[in-house]
Amino acid sequence: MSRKKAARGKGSSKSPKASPSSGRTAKGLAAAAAPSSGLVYPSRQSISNSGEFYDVAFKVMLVGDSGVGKTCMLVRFKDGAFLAGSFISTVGIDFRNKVLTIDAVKVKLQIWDTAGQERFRSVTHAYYRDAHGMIPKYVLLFFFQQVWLTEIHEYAQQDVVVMLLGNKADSTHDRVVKRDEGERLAKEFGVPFMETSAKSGLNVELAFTAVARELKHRTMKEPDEPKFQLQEYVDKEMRIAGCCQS
Ligand SMILES: Nc1nc2c(ncn2[C@@H]2O[C@H](COP(=O)(O)OP(=O)(O)OP(=O)(O)O)[C@@H](O)[C@H]2O)c(=O)[nH]1
Ligand SMILES: [Mg+2]
Repeated sequence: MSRKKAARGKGSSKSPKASPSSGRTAKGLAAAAAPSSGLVYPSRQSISNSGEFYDVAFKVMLVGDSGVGKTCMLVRFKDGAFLAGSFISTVGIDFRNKVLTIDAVKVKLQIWDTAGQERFRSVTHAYYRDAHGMIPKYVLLFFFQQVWLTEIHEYAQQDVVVMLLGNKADSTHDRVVKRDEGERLAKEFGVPFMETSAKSGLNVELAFTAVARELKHRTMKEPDEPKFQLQEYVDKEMRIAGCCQS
């Protein structure tokens, strides 16, 4: 398998022209080309400026209502930090890259952090169809807006990997949505589910790693290899970590 180094600061010909943490406006994004379909192959120039090697790359989108913690989750995953203090709502769309090593394969995730506010909805829809993975999030303090799962079915590719997350699991006193309600909803839509906390870091790494594993498995699996069971994998990992008790 060939490995090439990601070019520094250069935009991919297959990707939208936003730069990481660019904070660009909806107007600018609407003018930018929406992503085309397909994998981000390492043989092409990458938008990553980390200079890391990778074998295969995927686009993953974080979607959900404003304030559920999409940006905080991405920052936690990428930088290991929590954005406490005043809430700065995302404008339009933004992305960060992270390379994970899965079974000795370097998997680059290009993670798109979307704006939850209604006024940006049409901008983010343009990005759905190019995503390999979608992570709809809700917050355990309010009931989930099923509209996100419905939108994914409507706008994303049919074989997109979807994983439902219930965030702010650390806010135990204010919790409104019980774990089994999240599980029931996920079952109804046939997607895996887990609870997370961007604040404490609970299950953040696991959520992204699980999606990356599924995507890598789909791309590189041998013909006789069994299907990767995403929900089984996260349940097992949570049991091992002892972190799935309410
Ligand atoms: N307690 C707790 N607070 C969190 C958690 N994740 C995010 N927050 C807080 O929730 C608020 C919103 O977080 P963001 O990550 O900016 O929300 P968002 O989903 O990106 O919102 P938009 O950009 O408007 O779509 C911030 O004040 C965060 O500090 C979490 O896991 N636990
Ligand atoms: Mg945000």
